[in-house]
Amino acid sequence: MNIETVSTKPIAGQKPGTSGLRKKTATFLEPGYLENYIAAIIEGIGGVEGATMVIGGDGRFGNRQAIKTLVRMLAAAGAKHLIIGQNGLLSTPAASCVIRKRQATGGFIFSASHNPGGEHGDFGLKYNLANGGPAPENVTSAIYKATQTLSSYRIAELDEIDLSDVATVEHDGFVVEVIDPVTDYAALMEELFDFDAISGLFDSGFRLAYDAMHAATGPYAKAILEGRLGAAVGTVRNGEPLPDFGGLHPDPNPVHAKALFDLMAAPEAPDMGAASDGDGDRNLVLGPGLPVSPSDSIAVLAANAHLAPGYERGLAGVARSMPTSRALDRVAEELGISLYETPTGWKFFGNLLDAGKITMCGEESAGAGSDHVREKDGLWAVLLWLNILAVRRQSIPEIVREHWARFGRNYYTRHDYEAIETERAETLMSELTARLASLPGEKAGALTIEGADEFAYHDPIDGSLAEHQGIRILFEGGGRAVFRLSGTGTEGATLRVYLERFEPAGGDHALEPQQALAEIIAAAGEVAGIEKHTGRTAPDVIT
Ligand code: VG1
Ligand code: CO
Repeated sequence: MNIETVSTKPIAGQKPGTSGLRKKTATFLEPGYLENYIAAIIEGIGGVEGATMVIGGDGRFGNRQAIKTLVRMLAAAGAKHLIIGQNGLLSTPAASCVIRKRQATGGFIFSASHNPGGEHGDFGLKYNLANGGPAPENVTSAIYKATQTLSSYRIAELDEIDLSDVATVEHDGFVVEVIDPVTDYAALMEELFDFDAISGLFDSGFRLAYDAMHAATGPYAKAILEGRLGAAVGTVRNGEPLPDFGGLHPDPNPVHAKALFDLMAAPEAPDMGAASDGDGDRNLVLGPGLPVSPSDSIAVLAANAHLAPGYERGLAGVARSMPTSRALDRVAEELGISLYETPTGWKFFGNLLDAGKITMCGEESAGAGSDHVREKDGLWAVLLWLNILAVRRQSIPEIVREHWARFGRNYYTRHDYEAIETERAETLMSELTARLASLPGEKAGALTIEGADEFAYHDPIDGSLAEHQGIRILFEGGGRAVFRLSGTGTEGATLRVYLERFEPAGGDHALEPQQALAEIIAAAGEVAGIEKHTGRTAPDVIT
């Protein structure tokens, strides 16, 4: 094998965020940019000599080209076996599944997830470890450190790598195996869920609209929902993965999945609506006339998981990210199991899952998952919902309302202020942080502040500390506002404001969330000076 050593210089800003490195596509595809970052990963993980690596992506613009560069660099670094999804495609949860099943050393996933794609959109790369989960902070720090000292990288000359056929080809000293991206994942889903019961549900006339948003889950959803479970052909919409996601923005929220929200609000709505994001790890579930808040969805799934064969034995414990609503806490309390509160980002669940402390976990940002893989899993959540519906034979709104009647309702919303000037966003956060100690007792709008702090997480398994993970303001009466800056954006800063209020069992659960949270929204705006700092009078996205 002919290996070339190319001299290079560190590139500023190659710092992995909440979930890998994300940049504008044009930046990522500049000569040397990707090469530098791959070289830093290889160095940060201590080399790949003899390694087996899983490789895939969400199919966005640049995916194939990037995979070819990666293969040449892994070959040069001495990797022995590369397992690649056909056409370069692997959803994030499927990559996690394959890494675990094949006992690989790790995996590379080319995705900017819920960010827009295409030539003018975003591109990204994340590295996962042998447990199938996102690299934790100590590894991402080592990678970042390596980006700052790089002086050369090595790349092999290879024959053209064909990603379009499922085949195993031996190259000079290493093996490239192109696999069907769906097979292993579908088999795992079949182990966890009662496919006969779900087929029976579809046979009874149950109608589902699943929006794959022209991203990674299309082939999975078609094979599993329409192929194995007998859902009507056409159940999966926008099912073909496209490099620019058909011009859509693959973030399943009321703004970017508007067509699905409109369909589910219409009188002729099907029984269930669902969508996932670019790389297939997020899920959104909607009932006719009632979108399910992701925080509620996790709580309902935890309360009913025992109805699916994979979770019949019950849950060891559960976890949620700090800004996620506390609906899950009430379920944990009633089930008598532990509840862990982690920082935002799936990488913080890995240790708890590996140690068997938790079986399920989730985030308010439409992420839910379990110990079956080490990533959040969009289609898994949809299948668990379907399994529960197949057993309970009630509608989604009935199940959700019964849940509130039993556990109380955590009214919840998130307000995003996107692409604000980084400096202004940082000033908002630093001014608020400086005032934390003096806030308790102060008035904010109609409310009185009871407590305020900055969230830090001590990992109970490895003892590591993650600081500056968001500001929490607690109001008298139990309301809460959380502030943090996004770690996945590629333009300016995004301020996320998470708002929550609990209405106990027996209370009024029929309010519209924005109305139920009006006082907390106003108080949060006042305490942080959102309008003063950002110049914005309203959020760009409300979920
Ligand atoms: C966002 C979400 C977070 C999620 C992350 C990755 O991060 O808030 O909950 O884990 O995206 O999701 P941030 O830092 O922008 O708030 V995905 O589906 O884009 O990999
Ligand atoms: Co995603």
